[in-house]
Amino acid sequence: MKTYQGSEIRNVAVVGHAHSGKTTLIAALLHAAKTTPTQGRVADGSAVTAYDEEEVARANTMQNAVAFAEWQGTKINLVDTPGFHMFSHEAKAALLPVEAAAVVVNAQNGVEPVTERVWKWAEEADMPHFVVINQMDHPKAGGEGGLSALIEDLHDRWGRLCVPIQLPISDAEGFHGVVDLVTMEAFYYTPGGDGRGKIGEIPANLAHAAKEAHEALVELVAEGKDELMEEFFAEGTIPEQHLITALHEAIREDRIFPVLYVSGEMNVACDHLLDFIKVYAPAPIERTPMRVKTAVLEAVAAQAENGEGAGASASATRKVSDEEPTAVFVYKTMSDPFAGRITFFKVISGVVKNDASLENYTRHSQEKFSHLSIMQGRKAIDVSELHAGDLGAVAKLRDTFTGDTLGQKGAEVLVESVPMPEPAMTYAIEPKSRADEDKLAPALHKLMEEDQLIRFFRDPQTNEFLIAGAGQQHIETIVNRLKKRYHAEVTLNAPKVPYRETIRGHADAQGRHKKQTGGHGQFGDCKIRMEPLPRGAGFEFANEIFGGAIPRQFVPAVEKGITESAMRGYLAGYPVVDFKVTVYDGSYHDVDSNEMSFKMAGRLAFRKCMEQAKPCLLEPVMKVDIEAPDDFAGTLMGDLNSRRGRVQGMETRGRTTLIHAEVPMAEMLSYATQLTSMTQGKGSYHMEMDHYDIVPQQVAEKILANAKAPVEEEE
Ligand SMILES: Nc1nc2c(ncn2[C@@H]2O[C@H](COP(=O)(O)OP(=O)(O)OP(=O)(O)O)[C@@H](O)[C@H]2O)c(=O)[nH]1
Ligand SMILES: [Mg+2]
Repeated sequence: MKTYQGSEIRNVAVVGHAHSGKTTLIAALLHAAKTTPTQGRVADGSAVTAYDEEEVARANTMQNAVAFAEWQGTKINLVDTPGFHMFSHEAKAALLPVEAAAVVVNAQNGVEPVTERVWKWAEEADMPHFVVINQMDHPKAGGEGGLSALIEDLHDRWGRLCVPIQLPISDAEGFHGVVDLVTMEAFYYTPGGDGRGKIGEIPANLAHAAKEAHEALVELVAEGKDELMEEFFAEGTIPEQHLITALHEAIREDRIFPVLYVSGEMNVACDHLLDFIKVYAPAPIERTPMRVKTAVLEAVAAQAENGEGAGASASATRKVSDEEPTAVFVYKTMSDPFAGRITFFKVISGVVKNDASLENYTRHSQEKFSHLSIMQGRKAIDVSELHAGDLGAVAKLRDTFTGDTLGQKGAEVLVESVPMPEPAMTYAIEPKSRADEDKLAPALHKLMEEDQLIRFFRDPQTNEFLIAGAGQQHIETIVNRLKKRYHAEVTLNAPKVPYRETIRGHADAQGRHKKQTGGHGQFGDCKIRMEPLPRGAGFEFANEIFGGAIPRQFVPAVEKGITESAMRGYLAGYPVVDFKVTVYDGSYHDVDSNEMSFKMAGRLAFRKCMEQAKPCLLEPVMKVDIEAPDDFAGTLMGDLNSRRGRVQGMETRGRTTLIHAEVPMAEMLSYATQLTSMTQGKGSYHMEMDHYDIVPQQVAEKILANAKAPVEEEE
């Protein structure tokens, strides 16, 4: 395996809506580069980046996967990402280790909801991006209005700087080539062939359109660049090499977003896409230095926040260069039942050698990088070293997880990872047997290492196991993985709403625990005040005991008694949150007082306070984005109303309506199927946990009536 320098590497995330053909396109690119002897297919599991059995079964990418093509002296690393809305947070995470995003658009459907979403993420990340219109072989490419309507739609959404740099060659033979509008050459392909194009003349019927489009492109590239503008006016055109350099810069600086055409399935124009990536996508070392944090800077910023310094910020930068100290960032973890944990990382700076010892800056542990490798789908290929900017992998690290930064001692930096959304759905799961129960927790923890959206915990009310994830399909996938990979079988029960409890009023109470049962007695006594805190604040505890009314060593026991009781809930067994307790008085007994007694006193005081403090239920409220053809807007709005939804905004895009709303989770548990039936399958939605809100009285009454009576405290 050749060693690649940072200037010879391109990292591209392939993003876009579900079934736009990302995984197929990567298989086509690999075949065009002769990395695979035949073209991999999603359907039979032979596509390099679709190796997971669940993904093959569902024909859906669910997690990021990596492959690379060696193309004319460059190594092109490709990150395949899920397009299904429920897993699209993976695509966001994939933008971290790359320098460009290929936004794949299905030629028949045009821009779809996830296309919009990934575009926005690329913009937010200042990530150079370009559009790849795929499935051009389809007779209905371009949809109803044809390709020009599709391009117009791109202009409407993203501006005229989203500009074709090719013309597709489509005729009676179907889609079989493209015209490169920069070099003004035509490339011809045999559909279903090896993906290698032959250079030829521009077809006569496209000559005029190509000339016009070329001139428009030249003008666009020259815009804002004085020396190019002058050259353009003096000569009437710009020499090809100047144009290429200027376009490369414009892409890197997020000024131009080129549009290209391919057919992944038929492998048409894929080698030309490799050319494009090599020539126009930025090399890692060209990117602006990575924003990082350092421990020292963080401390300074914390001081500044406390008014101890002025204007300090916790951000620093690290240049992507071999000359800088070695540092790597972990962007993915795969947990393979046979190979163990595989850690995927990007070399931010320096050179990583095989057998290197690196410090995990995040966890302050030491790790050895034995068997340094690069990944081709699930296959690891050994390498001796990796240069700044490259993507690599290493197996069997002991204590390293997604989001960690590692590097050489004494040069500590931290890369900020992408925040993950909160789970949108929670189910109760039941192990089928005792043996399954024993396997469950360790297996789930392995799965949680590779999927940061999974949560696993016990219901404090019923003691059931709960599992939370992005939605029904996500959770079903987890259950299948538990079974297939770890032989742990569970039954999935009805979805659960993770309610919470809180207080609306103030309270003041005494908790006095006294027991005399022969020998030593028990005595603990505390007085506490309780007050509500803002939503999301959790729990606060303050100690205002003066003069030793409660000996100092027992105060934590009072707090513990309160937090334990709060976890069990008061109204219906849901954890009590967003409140503050101040312990201000109490008494003790020289012999009979101990920790246990003060814990009991704390619990009693808590429960008495809850009686007075106007307790109420809180429910999770989701942020929901719905997209459907205009005709359904009325139905959808009415339906949201009946779900206690609050519409925050509505937009129309062409003939599509977008509705943004906030809806209680309890009303959204089976929305997926209901939306399908309301919109004849034409609607889609995405939801994320947003905040907790007080449950309206009438609704709360029903929930309380169905809930188990809370566990009574014994005196
Ligand atoms: N006709 C045609 N079909 C294609 C093309 N590319 C992909 N397909 C088909 O479209 C379907 C989806 O392709 P995938 O490559 O799995 O799509 P994806 O974008 O990876 O989908 P997700 O992983 O779910 O986001 C498959 O049945 C492919 O065979 C293409 O260029 N032309
Ligand atoms: Mg895919």
